[in-house]
Amino acid sequence: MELEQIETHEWLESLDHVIHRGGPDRVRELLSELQDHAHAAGIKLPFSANTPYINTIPVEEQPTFPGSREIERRIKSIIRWNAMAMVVRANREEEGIGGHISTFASAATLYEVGFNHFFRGPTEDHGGDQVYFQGHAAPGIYARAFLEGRISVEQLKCFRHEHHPEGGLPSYPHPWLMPNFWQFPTVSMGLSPIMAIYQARFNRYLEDQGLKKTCHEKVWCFLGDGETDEPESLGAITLPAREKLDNLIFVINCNLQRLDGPVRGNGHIIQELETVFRGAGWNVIKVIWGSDWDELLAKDEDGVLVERMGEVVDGEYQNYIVRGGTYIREHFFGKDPRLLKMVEHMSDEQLEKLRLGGHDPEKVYAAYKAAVEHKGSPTVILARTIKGYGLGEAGEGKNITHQQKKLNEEELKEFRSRFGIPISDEDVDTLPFYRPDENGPILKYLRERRQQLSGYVPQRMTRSKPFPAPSETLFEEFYDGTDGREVATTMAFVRLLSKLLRDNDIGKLIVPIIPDEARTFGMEALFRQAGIYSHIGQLYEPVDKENLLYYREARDGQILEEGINEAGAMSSFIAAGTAYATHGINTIPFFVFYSMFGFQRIGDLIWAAADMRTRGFLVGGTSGRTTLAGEGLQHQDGQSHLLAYHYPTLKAYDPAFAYELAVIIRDGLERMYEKQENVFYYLTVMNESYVQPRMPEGVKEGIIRGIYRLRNSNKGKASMRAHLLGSGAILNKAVEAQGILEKKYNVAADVWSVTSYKELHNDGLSVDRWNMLHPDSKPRVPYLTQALWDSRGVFVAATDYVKALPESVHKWIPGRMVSLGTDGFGRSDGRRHLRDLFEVDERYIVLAALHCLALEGKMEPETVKKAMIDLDINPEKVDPIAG
Ligand SMILES: Cc1ncc(C[n+]2csc(CCOP(=O)(O)OP(=O)(O)O)c2C)c(N)n1
Ligand SMILES: [Mg+2]
Repeated sequence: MELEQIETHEWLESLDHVIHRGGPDRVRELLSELQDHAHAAGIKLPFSANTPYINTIPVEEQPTFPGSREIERRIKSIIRWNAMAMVVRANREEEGIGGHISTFASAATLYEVGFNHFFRGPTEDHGGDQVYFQGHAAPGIYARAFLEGRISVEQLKCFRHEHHPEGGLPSYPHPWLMPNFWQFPTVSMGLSPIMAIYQARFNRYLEDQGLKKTCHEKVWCFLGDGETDEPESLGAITLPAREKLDNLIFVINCNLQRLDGPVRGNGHIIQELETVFRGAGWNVIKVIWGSDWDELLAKDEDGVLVERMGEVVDGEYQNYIVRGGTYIREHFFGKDPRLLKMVEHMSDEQLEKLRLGGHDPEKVYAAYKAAVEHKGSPTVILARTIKGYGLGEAGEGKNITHQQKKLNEEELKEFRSRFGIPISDEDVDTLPFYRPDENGPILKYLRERRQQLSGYVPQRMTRSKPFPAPSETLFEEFYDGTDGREVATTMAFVRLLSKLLRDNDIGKLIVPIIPDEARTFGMEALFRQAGIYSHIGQLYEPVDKENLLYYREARDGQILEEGINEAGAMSSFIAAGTAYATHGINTIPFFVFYSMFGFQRIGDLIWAAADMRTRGFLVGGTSGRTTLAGEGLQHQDGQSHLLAYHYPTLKAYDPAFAYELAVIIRDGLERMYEKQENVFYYLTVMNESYVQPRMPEGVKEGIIRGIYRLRNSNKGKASMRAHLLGSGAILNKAVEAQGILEKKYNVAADVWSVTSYKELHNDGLSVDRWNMLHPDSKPRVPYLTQALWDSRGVFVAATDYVKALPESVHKWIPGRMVSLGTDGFGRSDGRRHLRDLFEVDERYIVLAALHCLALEGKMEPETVKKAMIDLDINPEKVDPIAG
């Protein structure tokens, strides 16, 4: 035993010697050699990515704090008060309106150090930093903007009462609602970290494409420790490490609590996150203990304090905040007489006030400085704070603190006194907002700091200039049709994309994004033409190098090939689709994905995209429940177009023909980039090959607005009339049904192409609304009704999506209608059988038309029954919605 001790001592002494003589690099080298040596001798070493539970930056390496601690503390205190007052007032005005006090209370120092020393505002030559604020901290960000003079007291008074006539403030960061202020919607937890990662990568992409110098811009993402449980928060963290994105900084506010209680009561969230991020290759900076602890740590020669710090679990740390100094002495330091001795000169009150790292501006400053200067990998700062800091009895560190929205008079007084807000006892309960003297030192300092950092943050500006959509000539070949050749709309789309990429004016701005599906959609030709983006180029010779379409990675490659990662690809889409505002560059993203894995998988990100006023094209490939054959129920998409209804700024189209697609894309480019409309597009393309016809005359408006007549009936004079509405690949079935109806049943049938039920639906709704609000005016007529105005007869609408789509426009159809659609689970089978199963083929379109005619009294039920035999339709077959 004694021998072992001597041996250990000798080894440590040698190491000290190396530290002294060789420095850290030599120590690392030596330890690594030792490790390899032990490994070679068959010794298994336990893996640990953790460092001790102390600050990463030792006190000796801490830079001097450059600002005025006192003034910054005053600013922060005032912001704390106003942020709290905003929430309490809102809830007094309306019980239950909500809002959060405790999140910002814990994060105030983390933000204020950023605002006073780091976050750069946008200027002509510097795009500014992109800061993702934690959504629940919004009151604090508003409170600062109030001091900056950017938000009025009336607005503060109407926090969470946005629709008040005097104008208020939204609960959380929403660019849709405050387009000159918020840049990033962050409140659906987990989205901001993944969006920030791809934003940082997109910034690098812009630079590599020669579109903008972005190397001085940092992406800061603030998130909660509870938020890291969202798969999106950690799911993409290997990418920025792999791509060495040192422009990215995560700040995780580790207050150890989430909404209901502790994040890891029985464990250590900071240590867990350290492992995860270090394992992924990030630079991890832990900011756990404030300066008050430095002296104690300096005394900790045998490491007993550090050991104690590391063994206490988070749930117990929470007790120290709630139960106070006596408890801390007894339960934390009381574990070991050496620890007790260390603090014997301190009172219980002093123990209680020992500050944590995330509340200490000097520690936070040191971490941020190290982060912005760090090269070669992204940085995460794990900052230990107290949830509800400053709320005292009202909720500091308590499990209820997240929900605390009210403070009584005593609690308000305590808060006021703790932060030294000059509001009298008489006034405190009226919760006045406090704003110091306009020309006094506090506001002067605050303004000067922001000037130094070149302007206010957050700030959203649209600096891009409109540019004209490409001329019609680029699209003409698609208007002409394929002259008898069978081509799928996907192929037509790829050809169009490839032409756009080659266009002299906008080619450079096109950003094709794809999650490992390029070959599925026949897009591999673009590998060669546009190249796959890789900051470091291609370090290997691709196996298919001799192939014309080889897998070509290049620094100026334009395609973002994101791997099997729809959420990441969508985040790239958002970054590219908002670059017109974030960077003043009109990049045009085309994100092509398996349509089934779009809306239902990443719908929340698409919602965030809409909130952010994103522009661009989402393209759902292999779409249509019966058009994608063989793949079965987890691939066959019959609902994305219905899901697309809910996104207010999204235009959704289900084109059947190449010319429709071309007209829609050209219109989209014109709207989004020439007219600068804040819309984006969802287009479905299919893999069924058929002849692409020439565009009929005069149909462009109909294509864009949602419906046009494709084919007139040949039977002008027939007494029985039907109108067949088809979309996507099913439109061809309507055309076939037209022939059968005319030939066999003497029914005159017109065929209509419905390119967008959503457009028709929205138009119908807005016309109805207008009519309701203008009872004495001449009623307006929805576009759908106008289009079908002189169409007598019955209507059959057939789609490869759920029946809810045609049903959604039913009331504007001037006659009896039956909807055919693909409600139910898909199957692994070919198109013919799938269309039989879902009852959307030409036979069922015929049957539906005859059925309607019989209901109208124009045909005998017997005739319909006989037709069913002719059409080989079994009335007792399985109902696809149930089977
Ligand atoms: C996707 C999602 N799920 C749930 C919520 C509701 N929610 C809001 S805040 C919160 C707890 C936040 O805890 P943490 O991330 O630790 O942040 P803190 O407030 O502690 O800083 C929850 C569950 C949400 N906003 N988003
Ligand atoms: Mg938390």
